[in-house]
Amino acid sequence: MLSKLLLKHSTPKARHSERILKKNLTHYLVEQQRQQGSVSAEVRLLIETVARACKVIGHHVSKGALGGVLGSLGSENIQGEVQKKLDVMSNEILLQANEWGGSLAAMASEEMDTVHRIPSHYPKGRNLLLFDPLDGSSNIDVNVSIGTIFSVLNVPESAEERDIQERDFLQPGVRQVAAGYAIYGPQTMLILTVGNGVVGFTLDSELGSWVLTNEDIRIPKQTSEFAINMSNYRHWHAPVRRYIDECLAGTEGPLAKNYNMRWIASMVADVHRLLTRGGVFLYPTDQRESVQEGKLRLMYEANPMSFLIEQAGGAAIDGTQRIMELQPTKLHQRVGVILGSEEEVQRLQRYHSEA
Ligand code: AHM
Ligand code: MG
Repeated sequence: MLSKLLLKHSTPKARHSERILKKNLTHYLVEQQRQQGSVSAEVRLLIETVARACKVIGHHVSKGALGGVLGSLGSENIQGEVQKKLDVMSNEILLQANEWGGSLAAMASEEMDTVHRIPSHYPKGRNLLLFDPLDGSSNIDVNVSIGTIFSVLNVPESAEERDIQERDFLQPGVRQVAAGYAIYGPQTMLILTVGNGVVGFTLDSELGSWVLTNEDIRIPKQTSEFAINMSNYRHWHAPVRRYIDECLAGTEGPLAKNYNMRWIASMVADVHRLLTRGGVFLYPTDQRESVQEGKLRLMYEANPMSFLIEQAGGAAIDGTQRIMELQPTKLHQRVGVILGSEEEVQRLQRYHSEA
């Protein structure tokens, strides 16, 4: 009623009030907490805090050269990758934002060697947070979309009475309580699952509010678009070559349709396109020594993205197995990733088992 009235008398002030009344992240989470019981008060607070930190990261990203945030630091992370200034800043922002709220026992990140326990002067919560603070690092300095990926796990019962260790994080993706990403692109968006479908929020930067704009994100089962770094063609294993060769053969090939290709080199941006219009994304293991086990990290890239993709009706495998069922053996474990529209992922799984 109120929003109808506001629309009728649509002055700028009224439109401003109408925007404030739109369903936002808090509203969505409170509803989930009440109706589904899938979100505890602790997890709600945690997601809101992560989202607030993402606003801050997005703000720094948008400043670019004006904020002096571009370029490298000269340091390397545990995986031997050169750290960009924004990688390290984003990591710090997430750590600081999430330390004091009482929902967490520890955090882990692509940019930290080992786990970060909540300092003892803050209350300890029942959750663990993992994140890739700024995914798509190679795109930071070229002004292409990048993002923050996160995953939430419960503290295992066995660790409730003691300090958190790395092994407490080593839980398969099916145990995730929530997962999502923020994308810093033409719009800043937050895509989230708490295990009850996938929703998207767009940041209204004037109000500072995450407005619910995408209510039930679904991936079409079929697609005619693939995403892979084609420059690695010569390194791929036979099943991946077979699939991509068939895509490239178009209507004259066994798949009997023409395929389009996209590769942004920010997983967040590639997955966002998949969630918007379907497609299949591949960063498979290949014959290079450095990519033998894959390039992307299981715990804070592949698992949260797989949770989102599955919740949107898609599928995610490492080649032969469902990613979310893999038992992690180390925090920074890498994994082959094939995810997206269900029928294409199933086809790739079949090609892998036939091989
Ligand atoms: P990052 O977390 O260090 O940015 O690395 C992960 C990124 C993914 O976002 C993207 O899919 C992939 O690396 C791109 O790799 P490549 O440059 O080999 O195409
Ligand atoms: Mg990454």
